[in-house]
Amino acid sequence: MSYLLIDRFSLHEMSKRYIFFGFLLLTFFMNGCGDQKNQLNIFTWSGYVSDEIRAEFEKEFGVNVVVDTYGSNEDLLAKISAGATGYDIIMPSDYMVSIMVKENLLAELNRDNIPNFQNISPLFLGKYYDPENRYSVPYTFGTAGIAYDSSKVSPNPESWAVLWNEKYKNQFSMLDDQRETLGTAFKLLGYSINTTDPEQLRQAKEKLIEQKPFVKQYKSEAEELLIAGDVIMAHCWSGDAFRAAEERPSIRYVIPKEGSSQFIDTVCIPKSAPHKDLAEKFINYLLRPEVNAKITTFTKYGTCVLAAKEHLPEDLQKHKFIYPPAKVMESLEWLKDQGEFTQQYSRAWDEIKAK
Ligand code: SPD
Repeated sequence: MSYLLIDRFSLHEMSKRYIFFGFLLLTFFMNGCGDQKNQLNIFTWSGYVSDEIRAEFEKEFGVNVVVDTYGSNEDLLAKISAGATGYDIIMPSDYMVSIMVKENLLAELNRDNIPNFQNISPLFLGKYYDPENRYSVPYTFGTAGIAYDSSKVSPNPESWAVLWNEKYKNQFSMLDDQRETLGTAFKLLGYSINTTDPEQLRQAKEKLIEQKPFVKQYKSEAEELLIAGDVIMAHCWSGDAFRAAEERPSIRYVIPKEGSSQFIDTVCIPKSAPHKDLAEKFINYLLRPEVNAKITTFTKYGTCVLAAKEHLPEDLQKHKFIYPPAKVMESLEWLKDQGEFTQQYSRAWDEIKAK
């Protein structure tokens, strides 16, 4: 009898333990390796989301933020089209928004959940890539140009031709970005960065193949090479040049006389985002003027939120790396979706990289 009692007691204890461990397992799957309801997954350019912004959002909203990076719009597209479904926030540039909308890869934003949308300056709304801003919110703007160490590069570069000068062999880098880098050759040859003329594309490809033996590295995070002193000159985006100049004050930034590209990088939610509500909370958070000012202070790209300027130090409100003179602005083009012809750009780029 007593033997049976003990047995019944231990059975009861065992089922309590099973329930307890079952509960633990469930919590683990809900918060840990399973659906991760409290986690915002961001896929963005490097140097775009600071630890400060991430930590403050995590604290205020009681969530985890994970940031993963890419170096070009085409890398982003390849990953999302291949079915990477875990991302809640992505940051495609202008022309890539058009492509992703066309490919049905973006979720429509619910403006009711983004009341701070009203803080965006009208200057950055209604653009060609998303005329009603149904899918995208502008994050930053900037240009592409040449960052160079003025203590080592002389005379000061004025033309893209400097990146074909044998004198700088192995001392400069080019962006690892097919549209931007083909764009330098188009501009040097006097063509549009949006050309769909196969002959012009062929000439640009040949030009970049001719340049290749002089290039130290193709790298989109050019500021890292400049700061480390691995290169003395880089085809570079404006904010990254600015960040490099903060570390090495002899670094300057020039938009070559032949013209260049300008861009708006945006914040979007992929159609496959697991946490759309949280993603909209994050977008709304980014559009708070004081938060947006922190983004500019960190990234060194321009702010699209007018009231953020009041929170910025005076030099950042009108810095020449961010706001080029009107004459230079006239020489800039927006990259546009090339439709079917994009495949020819990709083929040319692959051939250049394979040489
Ligand atoms: N380190 C941040 C780089 C952001 C670059 N945006 C790219 C625009 C491409 N047209």
